[in-house]
Amino acid sequence: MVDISTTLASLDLKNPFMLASGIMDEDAGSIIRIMNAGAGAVVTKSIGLHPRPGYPNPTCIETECGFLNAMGLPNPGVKEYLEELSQLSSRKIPVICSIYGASAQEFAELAQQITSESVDAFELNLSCPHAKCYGLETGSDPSLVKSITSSVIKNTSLPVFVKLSPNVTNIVELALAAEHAGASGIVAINTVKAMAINIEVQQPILANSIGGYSGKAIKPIGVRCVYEITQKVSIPVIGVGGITTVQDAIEYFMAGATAVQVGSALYSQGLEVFSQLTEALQSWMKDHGVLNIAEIIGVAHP
Ligand code: RRO
Repeated sequence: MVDISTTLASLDLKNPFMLASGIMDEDAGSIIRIMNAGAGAVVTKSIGLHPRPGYPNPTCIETECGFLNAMGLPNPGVKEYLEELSQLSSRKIPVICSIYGASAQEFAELAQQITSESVDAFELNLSCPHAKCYGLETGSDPSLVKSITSSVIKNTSLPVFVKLSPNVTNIVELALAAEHAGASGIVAINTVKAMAINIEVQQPILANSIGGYSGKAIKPIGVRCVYEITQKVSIPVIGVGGITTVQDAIEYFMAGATAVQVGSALYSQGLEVFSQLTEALQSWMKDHGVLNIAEIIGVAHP
Protein backbone atom coordinates (compact mmCIF):
# COMPACT_ATOMS: atom_id res chain seq x y z
CA MET A 1 0.00 0.00 0.00
CA VAL A 2 1.34 3.46 -0.87
CA ASP A 3 1.03 6.28 1.69
CA ILE A 4 -0.65 9.43 0.36
CA SER A 5 -1.31 11.04 3.72
CA THR A 6 0.31 14.39 4.36
CA THR A 7 0.77 16.82 7.24
CA LEU A 8 0.27 20.58 7.33
CA ALA A 9 1.39 21.94 10.70
CA SER A 10 -0.87 20.11 13.20
CA LEU A 11 -3.31 18.96 10.51
CA ASP A 12 -3.20 15.36 9.32
CA LEU A 13 -4.70 14.89 5.88
CA LYS A 14 -5.66 11.40 4.68
CA ASN A 15 -4.89 12.58 1.15
CA PRO A 16 -3.31 15.78 -0.23
CA PHE A 17 -6.38 16.97 -2.21
CA MET A 18 -8.10 19.92 -0.55
CA LEU A 19 -11.10 21.94 -1.66
CA ALA A 20 -10.00 25.46 -2.66
CA SER A 21 -11.76 28.46 -1.15
CA GLY A 22 -14.76 29.79 -3.03
CA ILE A 23 -16.16 26.61 -4.57
CA MET A 24 -19.20 24.92 -2.95
CA ASP A 25 -18.18 26.07 0.50
CA GLU A 26 -20.63 28.77 1.51
CA ASP A 27 -22.95 26.51 3.51
CA ALA A 28 -22.74 23.40 5.67
CA GLY A 29 -24.73 21.24 3.22
CA SER A 30 -22.23 21.64 0.37
CA ILE A 31 -19.23 21.30 2.69
CA ILE A 32 -20.61 17.97 3.93
CA ARG A 33 -20.99 16.80 0.32
CA ILE A 34 -17.34 17.68 -0.33
CA MET A 35 -16.28 15.82 2.82
CA ASN A 36 -18.23 12.75 1.74
CA ALA A 37 -16.72 12.95 -1.74
CA GLY A 38 -13.28 12.17 -0.31
CA ALA A 39 -11.46 15.51 -0.03
CA GLY A 40 -8.44 15.58 2.29
CA ALA A 41 -9.50 18.93 3.78
CA VAL A 42 -11.84 21.80 2.92
CA VAL A 43 -11.29 25.54 2.83
CA THR A 44 -14.38 27.71 3.29
CA LYS A 45 -15.48 30.69 1.22
CA SER A 46 -13.70 33.82 2.48
CA ILE A 47 -15.63 35.20 5.43
CA GLY A 48 -15.57 38.78 6.71
CA LEU A 49 -16.94 40.57 9.74
CA HIS A 50 -20.12 41.68 7.97
CA PRO A 51 -22.39 40.22 5.25
CA ARG A 52 -21.55 41.24 1.67
CA PRO A 53 -23.84 40.71 -1.31
CA GLY A 54 -20.94 40.57 -3.79
CA TYR A 55 -20.96 42.19 -7.22
CA PRO A 56 -23.91 42.22 -9.64
CA ASN A 57 -23.97 39.64 -12.44
CA PRO A 58 -22.22 38.63 -14.61
CA THR A 59 -19.80 37.46 -11.92
CA CYS A 60 -18.34 34.35 -13.54
CA ILE A 61 -17.79 33.30 -17.15
CA GLU A 62 -16.05 30.43 -18.88
CA THR A 63 -13.38 31.48 -21.38
CA GLU A 64 -11.22 29.50 -23.80
CA CYS A 65 -8.92 27.99 -21.19
CA GLY A 66 -10.50 28.62 -17.79
CA PHE A 67 -12.85 30.79 -15.77
CA LEU A 68 -12.94 34.48 -15.13
CA ASN A 69 -14.66 35.57 -11.91
CA ALA A 70 -15.34 38.70 -9.96
CA MET A 71 -17.77 37.44 -7.32
CA GLY A 72 -16.88 40.32 -5.01
CA LEU A 73 -16.41 38.39 -1.75
CA PRO A 74 -20.09 37.49 -1.31
CA ASN A 75 -20.57 35.94 2.16
CA PRO A 76 -23.07 35.95 4.99
CA GLY A 77 -20.69 37.52 7.53
CA VAL A 78 -19.03 35.76 10.44
CA LYS A 79 -22.02 35.61 12.79
CA GLU A 80 -24.26 33.74 10.36
CA TYR A 81 -21.41 31.63 8.98
CA LEU A 82 -20.62 30.32 12.46
CA GLU A 83 -24.09 28.77 12.43
CA GLU A 84 -23.25 26.93 9.22
CA LEU A 85 -19.99 25.72 10.74
CA SER A 86 -21.81 24.50 13.84
CA GLN A 87 -23.68 22.05 11.61
CA LEU A 88 -20.43 20.26 10.75
CA SER A 89 -20.80 18.43 14.05
CA SER A 90 -18.15 15.79 13.63
CA ARG A 91 -15.43 17.12 11.36
CA LYS A 92 -14.13 14.01 9.61
CA ILE A 93 -11.48 16.04 7.82
CA PRO A 94 -9.83 19.37 8.65
CA VAL A 95 -11.94 22.46 7.98
CA ILE A 96 -9.92 25.59 7.25
CA CYS A 97 -11.72 28.90 7.48
CA SER A 98 -10.71 31.49 4.88
CA ILE A 99 -11.02 35.00 6.28
CA TYR A 100 -10.58 38.48 4.82
CA GLY A 101 -10.48 41.96 6.29
CA ALA A 102 -9.37 45.49 5.47
CA SER A 103 -6.91 45.76 8.36
CA ALA A 104 -4.93 43.72 10.90
CA GLN A 105 -7.59 44.70 13.45
CA GLU A 106 -10.42 43.21 11.35
CA PHE A 107 -8.46 39.98 10.86
CA ALA A 108 -7.80 39.81 14.61
CA GLU A 109 -11.51 40.23 15.39
CA LEU A 110 -12.38 37.39 13.04
CA ALA A 111 -9.77 35.14 14.64
CA GLN A 112 -11.26 35.89 18.07
CA GLN A 113 -14.78 35.03 16.95
CA ILE A 114 -13.97 31.84 15.01
CA THR A 115 -12.62 29.35 17.53
CA SER A 116 -11.29 25.80 17.48
CA GLU A 117 -14.81 24.60 18.26
CA SER A 118 -15.78 25.49 14.70
CA VAL A 119 -12.65 25.10 12.56
CA ASP A 120 -9.19 23.52 12.51
CA ALA A 121 -7.14 26.30 10.92
CA PHE A 122 -7.29 29.66 9.18
CA GLU A 123 -6.42 30.67 5.63
CA LEU A 124 -5.82 34.42 5.34
CA ASN A 125 -7.06 35.73 2.01
CA LEU A 126 -4.43 38.35 1.19
CA SER A 127 -4.87 37.84 -2.53
CA CYS A 128 -8.36 38.46 -3.95
CA PRO A 129 -7.40 40.19 -7.23
CA HIS A 130 -10.23 42.71 -7.53
CA ALA A 131 -11.82 43.69 -4.18
CA LYS A 132 -11.17 47.30 -3.19
CA CYS A 133 -9.40 47.58 0.22
CA TYR A 134 -9.14 43.78 0.53
CA GLY A 135 -7.03 40.90 -0.70
CA LEU A 136 -4.29 41.90 -3.10
CA GLU A 137 -4.44 45.53 -1.93
CA THR A 138 -3.16 44.36 1.46
CA GLY A 139 -1.32 41.24 0.31
CA SER A 140 1.19 42.96 -1.97
CA ASP A 141 2.94 44.82 0.86
CA PRO A 142 5.31 42.64 2.93
CA SER A 143 4.91 44.80 6.04
CA LEU A 144 1.10 44.48 5.90
CA VAL A 145 1.38 40.72 5.31
CA LYS A 146 3.54 40.53 8.40
CA SER A 147 1.30 42.65 10.62
CA ILE A 148 -1.92 40.91 9.53
CA THR A 149 -0.41 37.46 10.02
CA SER A 150 0.96 38.40 13.46
CA SER A 151 -2.36 39.86 14.56
CA VAL A 152 -4.19 36.62 13.71
CA ILE A 153 -1.54 34.47 15.37
CA LYS A 154 -1.85 36.54 18.57
CA ASN A 155 -5.57 35.79 18.63
CA THR A 156 -5.70 32.08 17.87
CA SER A 157 -3.99 28.85 18.76
CA LEU A 158 -4.93 27.36 15.37
CA PRO A 159 -2.52 27.00 12.43
CA VAL A 160 -2.53 30.00 10.10
CA PHE A 161 -1.96 29.64 6.35
CA VAL A 162 -1.44 32.72 4.20
CA LYS A 163 -2.83 32.72 0.66
CA LEU A 164 -0.77 34.82 -1.71
CA SER A 165 -1.36 36.34 -5.11
CA PRO A 166 0.63 35.77 -8.29
CA ASN A 167 -0.15 39.37 -9.29
CA VAL A 168 2.99 40.74 -7.65
CA THR A 169 6.59 41.30 -8.68
CA ASN A 170 8.11 39.22 -5.92
CA ILE A 171 5.94 36.54 -4.32
CA VAL A 172 8.91 35.17 -2.35
CA GLU A 173 9.32 38.30 -0.23
CA LEU A 174 5.64 38.09 0.71
CA ALA A 175 5.99 34.42 1.65
CA LEU A 176 9.05 35.25 3.75
CA ALA A 177 7.10 38.03 5.50
CA ALA A 178 4.36 35.53 6.40
CA GLU A 179 6.92 32.96 7.57
CA HIS A 180 8.72 35.53 9.75
CA ALA A 181 5.40 36.50 11.30
CA GLY A 182 4.88 32.88 12.35
CA ALA A 183 2.57 31.49 9.64
CA SER A 184 2.20 27.70 9.59
CA GLY A 185 2.18 27.59 5.80
CA ILE A 186 1.70 29.42 2.51
CA VAL A 187 -1.02 28.88 -0.07
CA ALA A 188 -0.01 29.74 -3.62
CA ILE A 189 -1.77 30.97 -5.74
CA ASN A 190 -5.03 32.92 -5.92
CA THR A 191 -6.47 33.79 -9.33
CA VAL A 192 -4.61 35.84 -11.94
CA LYS A 193 -5.92 39.37 -12.57
CA ALA A 194 -7.61 39.35 -15.99
CA MET A 195 -10.52 40.58 -18.11
CA ALA A 196 -12.61 39.79 -21.17
CA ILE A 197 -14.47 42.12 -23.54
CA ASN A 198 -17.64 41.43 -25.49
CA ILE A 199 -16.66 42.80 -28.89
CA GLU A 200 -20.27 43.18 -30.10
CA VAL A 201 -21.29 45.48 -27.25
CA GLN A 202 -17.77 46.84 -26.89
CA GLN A 203 -17.86 46.45 -23.11
CA PRO A 204 -16.17 44.31 -20.46
CA ILE A 205 -18.18 41.14 -19.82
CA LEU A 206 -17.88 41.03 -16.02
CA ALA A 207 -19.97 43.62 -14.19
CA ASN A 208 -16.80 44.51 -12.26
CA SER A 209 -14.83 44.65 -15.56
CA ILE A 210 -11.75 43.05 -14.00
CA GLY A 211 -11.68 39.65 -12.36
CA GLY A 212 -9.49 36.68 -11.50
CA TYR A 213 -8.58 33.92 -13.95
CA SER A 214 -8.53 30.27 -12.81
CA GLY A 215 -8.38 26.84 -14.42
CA LYS A 216 -5.87 24.95 -16.56
CA ALA A 217 -4.24 28.02 -18.09
CA ILE A 218 -2.83 29.25 -14.77
CA LYS A 219 -1.14 25.99 -13.72
CA PRO A 220 2.35 26.95 -14.95
CA ILE A 221 2.09 30.22 -13.01
CA GLY A 222 1.14 28.37 -9.84
CA VAL A 223 3.87 25.78 -10.27
CA ARG A 224 6.46 28.54 -10.75
CA CYS A 225 5.29 30.36 -7.62
CA VAL A 226 5.40 27.18 -5.49
CA TYR A 227 8.87 26.39 -6.84
CA GLU A 228 10.19 29.88 -6.10
CA ILE A 229 8.66 30.02 -2.62
CA THR A 230 9.86 26.57 -1.55
CA GLN A 231 13.40 27.52 -2.53
CA LYS A 232 13.38 30.12 0.26
CA VAL A 233 10.83 29.23 2.94
CA SER A 234 10.80 26.24 5.30
CA ILE A 235 7.09 26.13 6.18
CA PRO A 236 4.82 23.94 4.04
CA VAL A 237 3.40 25.35 0.82
CA ILE A 238 -0.02 24.36 -0.51
CA GLY A 239 -0.24 24.54 -4.30
CA VAL A 240 -3.37 25.73 -6.09
CA GLY A 241 -4.17 26.78 -9.63
CA GLY A 242 -5.29 24.74 -12.62
CA ILE A 243 -5.19 21.23 -11.15
CA THR A 244 -7.52 18.92 -13.04
CA THR A 245 -5.49 15.73 -13.41
CA VAL A 246 -3.15 13.79 -11.13
CA GLN A 247 -0.25 14.77 -13.41
CA ASP A 248 -1.01 18.42 -12.60
CA ALA A 249 -0.94 17.67 -8.87
CA ILE A 250 2.31 15.69 -9.17
CA GLU A 251 3.89 18.66 -10.93
CA TYR A 252 2.97 20.81 -7.91
CA PHE A 253 4.37 18.19 -5.48
CA MET A 254 7.62 18.03 -7.44
CA ALA A 255 7.79 21.85 -7.34
CA GLY A 256 7.61 21.59 -3.54
CA ALA A 257 3.92 21.57 -2.55
CA THR A 258 3.00 19.49 0.50
CA ALA A 259 -0.69 19.45 -0.47
CA VAL A 260 -2.79 20.92 -3.28
CA GLN A 261 -6.17 22.59 -3.61
CA VAL A 262 -8.71 21.91 -6.33
CA GLY A 263 -11.28 24.49 -7.47
CA SER A 264 -12.27 25.01 -11.09
CA ALA A 265 -11.97 21.27 -11.84
CA LEU A 266 -15.16 20.67 -9.87
CA TYR A 267 -17.03 22.37 -12.71
CA SER A 268 -15.91 19.85 -15.34
CA GLN A 269 -15.39 16.76 -13.19
CA GLY A 270 -17.92 17.16 -10.41
CA LEU A 271 -17.46 15.97 -6.84
CA GLU A 272 -15.90 12.74 -8.07
CA VAL A 273 -12.72 14.70 -8.78
CA PHE A 274 -11.46 14.00 -5.24
CA SER A 275 -11.80 10.21 -5.41
CA GLN A 276 -10.49 10.19 -9.01
CA LEU A 277 -7.38 12.15 -8.03
CA THR A 278 -6.79 9.95 -4.97
CA GLU A 279 -7.03 6.71 -6.94
CA ALA A 280 -4.92 8.09 -9.78
CA LEU A 281 -2.21 9.22 -7.34
CA GLN A 282 -2.09 5.80 -5.71
CA SER A 283 -1.73 4.03 -9.02
CA TRP A 284 0.88 6.52 -10.31
CA MET A 285 2.93 5.99 -7.15
CA LYS A 286 2.67 2.19 -7.45
CA ASP A 287 3.74 2.34 -11.11
CA HIS A 288 6.71 4.56 -10.23
CA GLY A 289 7.85 2.68 -7.10
CA VAL A 290 7.03 5.61 -4.81
CA LEU A 291 5.87 4.38 -1.39
CA ASN A 292 5.31 7.70 0.34
CA ILE A 293 4.24 10.99 -1.18
CA ALA A 294 7.00 12.76 0.78
CA GLU A 295 9.49 11.09 -1.59
CA ILE A 296 8.40 13.30 -4.50
CA ILE A 297 7.83 16.62 -2.72
CA GLY A 298 10.35 19.14 -4.07
CA VAL A 299 12.30 16.64 -6.20
CA ALA A 300 12.37 19.09 -9.11
CA HIS A 301 14.67 21.38 -7.15
CA PRO A 302 18.37 21.19 -8.03
O1 RRO B 1 -15.05 36.49 -4.19
C1 RRO B 1 -14.26 36.68 -5.15
O2 RRO B 1 -14.56 37.43 -6.11
C2 RRO B 1 -12.92 36.08 -5.21
C3 RRO B 1 -12.11 35.90 -4.11
BR1 RRO B 1 -12.66 36.29 -2.39
C4 RRO B 1 -10.78 35.41 -4.28
O3 RRO B 1 -9.98 35.26 -3.35
N1 RRO B 1 -10.39 35.12 -5.55
C5 RRO B 1 -11.19 35.28 -6.60
O4 RRO B 1 -10.77 34.99 -7.74
N2 RRO B 1 -12.46 35.75 -6.43
